Amino acid sequence: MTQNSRKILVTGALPYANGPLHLGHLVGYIQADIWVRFNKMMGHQCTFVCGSDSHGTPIMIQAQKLGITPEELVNTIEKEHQADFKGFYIDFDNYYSTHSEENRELVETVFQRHLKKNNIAKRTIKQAYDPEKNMFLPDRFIKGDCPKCNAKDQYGDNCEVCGATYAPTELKNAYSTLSGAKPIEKESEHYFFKLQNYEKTLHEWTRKGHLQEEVSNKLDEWFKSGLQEWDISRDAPYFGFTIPGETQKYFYCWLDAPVGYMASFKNLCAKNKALDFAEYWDQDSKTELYHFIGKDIIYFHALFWPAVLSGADFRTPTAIFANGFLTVDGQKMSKSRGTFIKAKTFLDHLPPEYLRYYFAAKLSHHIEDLDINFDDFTLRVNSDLVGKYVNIASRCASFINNLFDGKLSATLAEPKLYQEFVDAGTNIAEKFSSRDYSQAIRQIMALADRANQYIDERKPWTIAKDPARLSEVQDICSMGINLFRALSVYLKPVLPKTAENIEDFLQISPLTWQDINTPLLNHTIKKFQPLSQRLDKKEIDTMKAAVQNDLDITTSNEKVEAPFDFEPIKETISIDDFAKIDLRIAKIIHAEHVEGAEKLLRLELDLGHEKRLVFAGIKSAYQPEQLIGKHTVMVANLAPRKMRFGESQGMVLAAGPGGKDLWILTPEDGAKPGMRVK
Ligand code: B3M
Ligand code: ZN
Repeated sequence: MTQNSRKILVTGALPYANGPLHLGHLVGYIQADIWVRFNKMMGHQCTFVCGSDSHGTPIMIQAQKLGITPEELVNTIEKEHQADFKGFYIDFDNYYSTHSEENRELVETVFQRHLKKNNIAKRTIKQAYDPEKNMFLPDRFIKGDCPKCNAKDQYGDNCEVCGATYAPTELKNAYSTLSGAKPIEKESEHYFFKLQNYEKTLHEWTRKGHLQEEVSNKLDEWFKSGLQEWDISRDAPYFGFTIPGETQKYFYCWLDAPVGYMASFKNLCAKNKALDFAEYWDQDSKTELYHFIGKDIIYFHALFWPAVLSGADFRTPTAIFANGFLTVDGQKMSKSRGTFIKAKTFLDHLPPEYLRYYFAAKLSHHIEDLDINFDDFTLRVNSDLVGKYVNIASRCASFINNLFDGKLSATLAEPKLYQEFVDAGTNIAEKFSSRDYSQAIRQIMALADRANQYIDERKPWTIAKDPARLSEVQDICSMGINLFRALSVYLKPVLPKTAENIEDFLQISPLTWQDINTPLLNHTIKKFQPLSQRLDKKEIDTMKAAVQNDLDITTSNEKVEAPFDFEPIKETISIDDFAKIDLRIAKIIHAEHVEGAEKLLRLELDLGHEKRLVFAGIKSAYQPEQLIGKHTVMVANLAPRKMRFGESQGMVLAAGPGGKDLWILTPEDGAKPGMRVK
């Protein structure tokens, strides 16, 4: 460590452990990883932590849907996330989970400290409740018709058609996306964090350089409308930490999520004795703390989080760095347009560093959205990385390898030119430091142009023809290799894997920022291996085709959509109970619509020795004529039930999530009406 080395803790937003990472997520992680790598190269003690955001209703529901425990779901998804991060060379010093003992302890500490300060209120509120699933419904689990434009199937908080925002209670024909039931209102006691107690502190804090300017401006709007108490509890069933003293109430996942940053770091401290938790998190900490996040979670990080921390006597963040959203070919990422690109799909087809480079070439310290246009992407990596940067090495290395046994000259041919490259480093470092990567890249590529120009002017391939001038060739190419090495230092935060290959090729120890000050002289290098390949449009097309096949994606934003999706397995029955159910093969001899019934078809069934009339709720999946002549399975001893349209004498079995996706059970050939189903 150098004398003025700083102690820096960096966090990446904790991804929800219920769905795959996509390119949109990667913007923030790649941005943070570049920053961390840069700071490490500068000799700072920089620690980068992340982990799974493991709690909350969507994770619980998703696990139920899959018939596994939330812990199992989190573990599986976490492994996928970690593989994706590794694939893109996003190198966390620790990856942990909000569902951890460290986090439980820390959240409880935070909560107790706020209780003591009278920052927690308790009151009863009314909320939407699913009477079939027996649970309170988060807004996103309620759908209905938009109160403004009547668009069907809109979420409980905003309309994707007209953009209106509203309360879920305003939706017309509202239904729970979990059961299809109409939500009712139910009372429950909740815990609230009195954010307004921190109004003054926060207002000052948000203007002290901790936030990007556009964020501070946005926050001003929120201050104007007044800070509201924040509901930090959720009722059972929930996947999270129970609130101390309660059995049926949990901390809202957004309370324990950012605390997860601390937990991940604490977990790392236990493994790495050089790190001290208190040194980084005590109120008077001299260390720096930075959170890289997406712009959609600014509210949680720039308002709640500093208030939660300072009230609990912990330090507040040095800065919060928010990034914008990613569009693909100018469009919002969407499954139906085939622009929803999973991290894994990209990795399967394209070099990860190309994405890192492309993002770097476009990122600034602002929150602007970023577009990935694949023509531009191809052009950019081919022209910059292959055509300019790597080209320098491939032009020079073959001469050094073939004519001089890999040996570089003992002196620099053009010390002044080399010094220009060294001097540019100050500015490039500043740009990396301020997260203006696009400007850093522009300057680095200008240097690459300069290096190529030098080689063009000196024409080693011509001089090499004259045996008397061979040492000149060695000098020119050694100069070229040194310029290439300087560029490799500057690009290392962005292209860590390429840097590793270059370190191997040059036979040097891992490059640090200081290394540019000492050129590589009188040194033997290995045989040159191609470092980057030209990208072919075909590879992009193959990836895009693969994206079309990725239709089974659930992301944190898409939750569970189909009504009647999952019902928990009910209490067990004995084999005797089961034996009471008389399942029979029935032949559908007639089927017709029922006037006035939305979901029902009237089926006439042949049970061999008798006929039955059954009303079956399968109209969304079948036209009557599709059913006539089919065999199916029915519960033959179900007591007849009076329905609005007549008596139903049994029940037909069907399976599927509902809607169009519902299938009557159709026994294989050999089924005869009246046979028992075993
Ligand atoms: N899991 C939202 C997201 O994945 C949330 C971030 C938590 S950061 C403490 O973007
Ligand atoms: Zn609308």
